[in-house]
Amino acid sequence: MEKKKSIFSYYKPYKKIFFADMFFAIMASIITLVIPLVVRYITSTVIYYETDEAFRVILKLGLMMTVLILFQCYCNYFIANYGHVMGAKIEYDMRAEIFAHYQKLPFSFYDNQKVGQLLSRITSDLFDITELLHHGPENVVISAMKFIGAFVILFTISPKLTFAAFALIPFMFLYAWFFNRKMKKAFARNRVKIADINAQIEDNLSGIRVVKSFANESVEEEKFKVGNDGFLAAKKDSYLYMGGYHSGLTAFINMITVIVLVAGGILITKAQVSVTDLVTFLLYISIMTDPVRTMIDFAEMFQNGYSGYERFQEILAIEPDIQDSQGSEELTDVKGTIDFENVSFQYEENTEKVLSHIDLHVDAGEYLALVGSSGAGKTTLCNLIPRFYDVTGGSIKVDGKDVRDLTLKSLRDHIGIVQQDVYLFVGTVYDNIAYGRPDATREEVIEAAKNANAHEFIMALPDGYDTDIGQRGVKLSGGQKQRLSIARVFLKNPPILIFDEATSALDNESERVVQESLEKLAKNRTTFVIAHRLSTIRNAKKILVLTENGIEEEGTHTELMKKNGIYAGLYRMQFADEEV
Ligand code: DUT
Ligand code: MG
Repeated sequence: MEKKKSIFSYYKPYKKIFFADMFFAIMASIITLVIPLVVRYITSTVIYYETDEAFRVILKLGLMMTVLILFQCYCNYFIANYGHVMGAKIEYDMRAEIFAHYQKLPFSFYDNQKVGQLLSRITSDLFDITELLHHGPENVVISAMKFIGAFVILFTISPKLTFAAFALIPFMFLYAWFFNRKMKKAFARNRVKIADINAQIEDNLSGIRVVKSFANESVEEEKFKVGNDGFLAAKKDSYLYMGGYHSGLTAFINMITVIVLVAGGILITKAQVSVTDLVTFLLYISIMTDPVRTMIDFAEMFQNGYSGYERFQEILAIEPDIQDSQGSEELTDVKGTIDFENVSFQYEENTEKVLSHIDLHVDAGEYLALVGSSGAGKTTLCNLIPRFYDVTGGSIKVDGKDVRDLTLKSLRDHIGIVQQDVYLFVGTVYDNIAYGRPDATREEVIEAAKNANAHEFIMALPDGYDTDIGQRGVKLSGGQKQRLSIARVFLKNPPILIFDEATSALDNESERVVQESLEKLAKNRTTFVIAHRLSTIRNAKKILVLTENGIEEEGTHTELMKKNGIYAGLYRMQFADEEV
């Protein structure tokens, strides 16, 4: 387990700005408390001076208050500007930290996660956290200063009237607490609903081509309506409590004013307080009720921020189970022999083993084909070589070295993978090929494209290599995308290759072109080919037939046909299909 980082540790780099923020928050609340006292001084004392004298003093006090207010203005400006910037910087640090962590987490983590949820960790959770980190301490300090300050000042003026003024505060607090909790829960439901809606929209938009091909737009709208209705109901609920919360609090404040006026009036008739005292009390009402609202808000902010922080920590606490082991060495001068020694594998504990007791030796430069029924574990077997998953039993060796004793980077740097679905990043054709080796020169990129039979079609694009292919490369055909992904691997130039159904999604015509570039790429490299169309692997030096029981047959096409076993059966079945 990684040790949990305290939430306070994120303030560390910004200690100075944090304390400055606190200082200005204290200053601003002191000024808020002082202004009514000046007013009181004028109404109780200064107005009884001689006219000229009073005039001078009032002007002086006016000037002093102006200065105070200007200073308070700066305080508020500092809090709003630099305080927020500090929050944003902390958010920046946390975002960088979680993004870097996402990069390290293995396939097994992503198998069980939704991208949308991982995204919201980075966006909304982090926002909640930094709101708390930035506003939390400042709110507590300001509220405490104002509340206690107002109480002490008013108490020295008139204890009786102070009790009258504060009598409703506990009830106001309870009321606010109750409604706020209800409101908070309703808002939490809102969030769940909106997250559902977002997930649904994302799912729909990613699959929009399927939707259209089944002409299922109205089905999708119906499905969407359920989520959208749920969201509306949740929102109505939250506004119910929000309405009660805000209107109730305002009523409380007004009631406090009434009580102060009534109690003050009675005390004036008994000559226990003066009119000036009453005015002073009225001026403090908003100052002493503000903290109630702020503290209730703070409670909510704290809940959101803290649970966001816990989710954030939860992710960071997940140790990538596939990482460089201690003393792992660099894989260099790779020949490309691969050995599976008694390899077993299961995706999760307590599930069936996908592979068990696989033994396999592949010579450097060998061209090896894997065939077998769907779900037999061909992809799984290949994913174990670059350690996308770790074996659960036995070991896999590259050039005689256990892959777990090699650094991940050097291992993966020497393995090239071409899959059925190609992911192209946002950017140009050039960027996407250069992804295979970011430091390659333009000549090398073009050379790779030529090798992959991609140069011609690239040159026919509007801006050639600098054509922006848009997200997911929608403007390219499947075969073209596949050739870009092959060019990527040509550029990477790895000694070990894995083709996982690289041509399965293509029609015969583009399959031939892609197949040609794949074969060119495979020359002198250890190559694993998984293919559904057996005709494409007829020339393989060795064909393995993988079934639920492990490797059942092994040999060349001719040998396996002669054996008249599973392979021969599969082959005849396909051949019959293709004949039709
Ligand atoms: N499996 C999982 N989790 C995964 C991937 C696969 O449990 O993340 C299971 C499904 C299947 C078995 O492992 O029963 C083997 O899957 P694999 O994808 O390796 O099968 P394949 O031989 O590549 O099948 P196909 O020809 O359909 O690609
Ligand atoms: Mg597969």
